[in-house]
Amino acid sequence: MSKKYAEISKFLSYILRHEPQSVGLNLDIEGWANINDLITCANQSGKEIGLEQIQQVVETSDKKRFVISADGLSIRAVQGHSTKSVSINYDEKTPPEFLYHGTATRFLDSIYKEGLLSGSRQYVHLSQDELTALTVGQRHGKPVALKIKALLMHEQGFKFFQADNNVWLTNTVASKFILQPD
Ligand code: HQG
Repeated sequence: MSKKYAEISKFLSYILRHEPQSVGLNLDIEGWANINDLITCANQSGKEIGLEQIQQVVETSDKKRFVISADGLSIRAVQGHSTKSVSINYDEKTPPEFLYHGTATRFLDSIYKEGLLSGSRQYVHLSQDELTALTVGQRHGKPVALKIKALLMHEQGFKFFQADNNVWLTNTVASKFILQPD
C-alpha cells in the first residue's frame, strides 16, 4: 500500500473504530457510516479524501479492515472497535482447538496474572495462526504468540465470534486457558 493510502487507512480506522464524533460522523449500531457523509465530514475537518481513494483503500487493505455495503452506499470497519456507539451483532462460531494471541514479552507477567483483557477495545483479538499473531505482537515490542485453548473455553460457555476478515474475537481469556510454553 502506498504511503498516501496507508495514511487514509489509518484515518478510516480512527473514525470508523474509535472516534467518529471527532469529524462529526454518525455510525449506526452495526458500525456503518454513509460514505457521502463520511467524505463530507472528513473534508469539512480538513481531510481531503474522495470516493475512489476510499474504494482503493478498502480493496487493497492487507488485513481487509473495512467493507463497503452491497448497495455501495455505506462503509464499516469489520472489527477493532473501541467506540461504545457500535455493537456489531457478530455470529457466534465454534473456534478451532487452539487460537493464538500476539503480544509483547513485556506484558506477559501481567497477562499470566490477569488473563487477556480487551483493554480499550471491545474484544480480545485472536488469530488462527501463530505467524499472524507474531506480526500483531510486533506492534508492541518483542513479539510472542500465546496459544489459547479456544475450544475448551467454548465448551465451558465462552462465546467466540469471527469478523469478516477472519480475526477471532472473545471477551476475555482467563490465564488458565493460556497454554504455558514448555
Ligand atoms: C495486551 C490490529 C497487560 C495485549 C491487530 C495487547 C489486531 C495485556 C495489548 C488488532 C493484558 C492491547 C488488535 C493484560 C491484554 N496485561 N497487557 N492483562 N491483556 N494485554 O492494540 O490484540 O492493524 O488493543 O496482549 O492486527 O494488539 O489495527 O490489541 O498487546 O487484529 O487493523 O494489551 O489490531 O489490527 O493492544 O491488536 P491492542 P492487539 P489493525
